[in-house]
Amino acid sequence: MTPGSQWIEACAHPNIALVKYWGKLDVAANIPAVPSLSITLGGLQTRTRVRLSRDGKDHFLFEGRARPEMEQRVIGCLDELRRECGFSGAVEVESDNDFPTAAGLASSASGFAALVLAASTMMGGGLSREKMSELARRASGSAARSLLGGFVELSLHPGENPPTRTREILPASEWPLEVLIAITDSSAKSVSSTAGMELSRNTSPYYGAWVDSSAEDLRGAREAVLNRDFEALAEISEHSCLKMHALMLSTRPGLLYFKGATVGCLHLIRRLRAEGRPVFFTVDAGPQVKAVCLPEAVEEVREALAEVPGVLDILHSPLGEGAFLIET
Ligand code: 2P0
Repeated sequence: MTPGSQWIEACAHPNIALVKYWGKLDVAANIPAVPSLSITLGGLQTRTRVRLSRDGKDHFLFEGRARPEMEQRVIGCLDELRRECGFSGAVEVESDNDFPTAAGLASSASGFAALVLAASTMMGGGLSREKMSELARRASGSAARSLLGGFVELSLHPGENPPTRTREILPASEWPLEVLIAITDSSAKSVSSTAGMELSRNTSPYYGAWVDSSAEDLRGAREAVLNRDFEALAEISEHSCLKMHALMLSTRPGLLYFKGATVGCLHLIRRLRAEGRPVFFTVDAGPQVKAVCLPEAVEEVREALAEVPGVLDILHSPLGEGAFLIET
């Protein structure tokens, strides 16, 4: 391949966890302390292009601009890929999202999933999807899940190689849930997930209970998904979400990601479900609220969310597939 000759492009979707990841067993190797279960959001995407560098150095542009604050992590991921693929060239990377970055919409998940697929393809590594997922996990825990589609489980296998495994437990087409995302603030979050997790591990008196109760949540959520039991999935997902935020709030200093409108949406969604609408909430390390619905509830939930004071915009996404290459 001639340097600079040909772009290889991949697309990956963000995912949102229903059983949440928060906390690391091993910071250096980026191994999560808890398992997680997510859904991949087909309506939002990161597109990442790579090609051999023309000047022998790695370059990274995000949405057309150099981002020094992201560059080290990207180059770290490229270094891992070079080692794995036996490749020694430098790489140019250009990445774009079609949704707000760093506001609790899991942009590092789709970003690193797309990067790993595009760059490993360019490097000719012939890596399995499992291996790609493992490499993405080392860059960002949630990214391992965006290599796959539908309902995805990340399980822990401490002491084994690899120490985590990711698998699609149900394809999107088998249970086509839909997600509404109420945007309550589109600015970047104040404490990054990586920093917040370490703070929680080191300071929250609830951290041990969070880790100890995670396997049970995963088991319950997996069973609910396999049985397409919406009520059971709603109960476990809201529990995992609120438990994670209790952990965050009990961190020192407390991690408070909710805005007033976030709380307004949670009350609304609880009321709608109590009245029989198939909808539940989840919230990540940011102020946006994700309302997970059966398709028949989407319009009514959207209209109700739009009435909550402080809701700025509402995104809508079906479930989607894992990362894929784009013909260029
Ligand atoms: C999740 N989050 O399970 C949870 C819920 C945020 C809240 O995974 O440090 O950006 O890169 O491994 O993947 C965000 O964590 O963290 C995340 P790193 P990542 O979706």
